[in-house]
Amino acid sequence: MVKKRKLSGADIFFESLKREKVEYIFGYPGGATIKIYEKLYDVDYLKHILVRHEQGAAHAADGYARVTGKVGVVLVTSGPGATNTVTGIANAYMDSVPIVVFTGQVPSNLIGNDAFQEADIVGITRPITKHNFLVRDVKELAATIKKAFFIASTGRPGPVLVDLPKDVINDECVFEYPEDIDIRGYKPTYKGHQKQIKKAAEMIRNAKRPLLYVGGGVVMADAAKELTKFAKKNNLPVTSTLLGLGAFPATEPNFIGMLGMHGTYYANQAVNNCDVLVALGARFDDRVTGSVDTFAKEAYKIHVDIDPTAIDKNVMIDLPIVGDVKRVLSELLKELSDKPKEKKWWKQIEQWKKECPLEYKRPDDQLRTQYVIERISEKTKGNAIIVSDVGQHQMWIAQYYKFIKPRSHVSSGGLGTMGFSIPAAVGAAFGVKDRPVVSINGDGGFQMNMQELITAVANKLPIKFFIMNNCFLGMVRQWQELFHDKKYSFTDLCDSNPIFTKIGKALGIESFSTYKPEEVDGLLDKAFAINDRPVLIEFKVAKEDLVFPMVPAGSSISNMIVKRLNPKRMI
Ligand SMILES: Cc1ncc(C[n+]2csc(CCOP(=O)(O)OP(=O)(O)O)c2C)c(N)n1
Repeated sequence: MVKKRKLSGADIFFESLKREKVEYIFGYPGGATIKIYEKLYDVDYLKHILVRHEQGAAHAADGYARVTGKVGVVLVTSGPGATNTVTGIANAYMDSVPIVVFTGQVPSNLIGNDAFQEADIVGITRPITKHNFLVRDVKELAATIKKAFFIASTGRPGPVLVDLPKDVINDECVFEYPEDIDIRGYKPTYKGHQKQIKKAAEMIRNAKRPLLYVGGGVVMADAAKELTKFAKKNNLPVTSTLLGLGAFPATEPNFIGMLGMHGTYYANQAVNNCDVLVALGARFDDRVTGSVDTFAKEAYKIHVDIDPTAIDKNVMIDLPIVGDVKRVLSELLKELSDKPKEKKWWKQIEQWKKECPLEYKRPDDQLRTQYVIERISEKTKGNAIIVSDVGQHQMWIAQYYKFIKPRSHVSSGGLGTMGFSIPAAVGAAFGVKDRPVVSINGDGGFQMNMQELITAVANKLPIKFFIMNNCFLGMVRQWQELFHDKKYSFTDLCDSNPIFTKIGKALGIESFSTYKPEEVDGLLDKAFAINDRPVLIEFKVAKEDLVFPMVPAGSSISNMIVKRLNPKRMI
């Protein structure tokens, strides 16, 4: 009998990633992972991308996963390397993004001793991972990696962390990668209950004021095609959450925009008045529902979700269907594909649209973010991957960029992480090479992870980095103006902002700046013509603009503020 050769933990690590078809690792080396990096030196079947901060690695893996549908992979060292990924892991957890984070750990015999660069990362990340592992024996390593990828990418996706003590990486054993995986107690349900699906079809057929409420789950499940067919064949209005944008083309007449805190007036009115609400891969987040007591009060509520714990979590559901939204929509389509247009309902929606359309004034003298977004939308025709940061500009992207394809909108929805866009755009640019990647930032958030511009330069990524510089932490300033007595406490960045174009130039990025509306088109054309390196544009926009409509936090969505109370201040 031929004796099988033993491999080190570090070799097993790479052999396992090879079998998972990993293309990229976003990482940063250190003492605890030095052996893995030693092996990496000779590995040619995957590429390691050196970020400049481990938070950037986690967001890059997240951005890569969102645009490709594949699992994003992170590799960092123990202690500070591991703790630096925490925000990125929490971000991926809140938005159900599949990433696997490998962390180095001190040798097993030192765990618990406050050893140099020791952090209990398994304990720290327990509430923000779908699952996490501390590998105790090299013999468990391959099976643990297999499980990690399986758990991250199946059911409701999410981040999984694998902690690798230094001795496990050095130890040897015979390598065998398991073909199949069976995890007790983890069996996601993909097929929806047939009776429930039939009942749902019946309810939608009889509805006089139906509404589809689409969440990020539809994008993650690659169910956009099925959704589009179902909505169009049955003449159903579609509203979307922030993360659902792109699941249904914004250019279709059925689309009535985003719902919730900064949703359109007409989408929120439709929610308030519908008689059957069908939530698809959505989780009734508080930014969507406002006060749950008054949310869609009159509606019979159907909820399709792969995660049974999402059902009845925030809002009581009349008809739950636990299953993969892609499969459930295909089944629903078989049951119902010819519902005539509910003319009275559509007329009402059109009326609301006329009463309060999504609009802003276009003054000649001041640049407004809404205008810049509209021009980006017009120029890219929905073909770009838009990676947003967090704040007012994020909401204007949701309102004014016309997303027509899924996996085109990358945004930190659940956690609302400033500093997300630059690294997430780096990951997205590795994932998708034939479409422009646009990173849109506020001046505040831009400064939170701008070290990753260096990663973009080092890898010649043709990302368009745009800064909407309003000299304020705009979204917080908006709340201060509307609800906190105009006390602009620590939100004014006017005197302390750096010169953004100088930062860009110092890093080797061609950088431009403008405050003139008439220069926007020319600069965008210039940026979109560059395909072999990053480019940066600072748009100096109006300082005290406000995002409308707005439902005050926790309020009923019928209490929407649709415009400035003092119209003279409308810029
Ligand atoms: C890491 C982090 N810290 C703080 C916040 C709170 N916060 C939400 S929006 C916002 C202001 C963002 O300002 P800016 O990046 O300039 O974008 P703008 O709102 O002006 O478009 C802040 C501070 C956050 N979301 N994330």
